[in-house]
Amino acid sequence: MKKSIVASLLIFSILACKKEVKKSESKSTEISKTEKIQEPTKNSVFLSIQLSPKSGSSVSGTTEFTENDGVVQMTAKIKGLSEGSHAIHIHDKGDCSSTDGKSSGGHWNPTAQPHGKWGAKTGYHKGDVGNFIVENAGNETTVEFSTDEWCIGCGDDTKDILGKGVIVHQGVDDFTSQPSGAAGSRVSCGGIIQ
Ligand SMILES: [Cu+2]
Ligand SMILES: [Zn+2]
Repeated sequence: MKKSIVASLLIFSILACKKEVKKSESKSTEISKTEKIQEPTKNSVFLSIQLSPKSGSSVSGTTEFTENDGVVQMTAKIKGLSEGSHAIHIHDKGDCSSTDGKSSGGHWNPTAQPHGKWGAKTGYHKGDVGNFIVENAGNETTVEFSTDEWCIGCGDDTKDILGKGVIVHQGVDDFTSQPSGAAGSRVSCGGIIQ
C-alpha cells in the first residue's frame, strides 16, 4: 500500500513537472511572436536584385532598393555599358526570361499617364526613372534615385514596385516619344522579386 502511494506521488510530481515545462515553453513562444510582429512597424524594407545582360550585351550589375519612412531609395551599380547617356526604367513585369528583355513588358504605368520626364507637369510613368551618364566604359557606374511615389511590397498598385522589372537601355530616353522615349534596345534586365 505504501509503495503504491509513493509510486503514484512520483508519477504525479513528474506529470506536474512536465506541465510546468510546457507552460514556460508557451510563454517564451508568445514573447518571440510579439517581437516578430514589431519588426515591420519599423517601416524599413531592403531588396537587392541582379541585372543580367540582354540583347547580346555584357551589361550586368545590381540594384538595391531600400524603403525608409515612405521613401524608396534605388542604387543601381552597372558595368559593361558604352560611354555616354543611357536610359533606365522600371518596366511592367519582373520577367527577364527573353533574350531581348521584352518579356518585362512596357513601362510600368499604373496611373495611366503619358511617357515623360520624371516629375513633368504633362505626366510621366511611375517607371520613368530617366537617363544617366557613363563617363568611363571600363568603370562601374552608380545610378541613384529616390522617391516617395514608390513602395516595396505595400500592396498599393499605384506605388508597389514588387514584381516589376529594372531595364537598362543602350540608348537615351528623349522624354517625348510615346510610349517609351525611344531609348533603344534593352541591354540589361532584373526582376524586382524577393
Ligand atoms: Cu525602358
Ligand atoms: Zn515611360
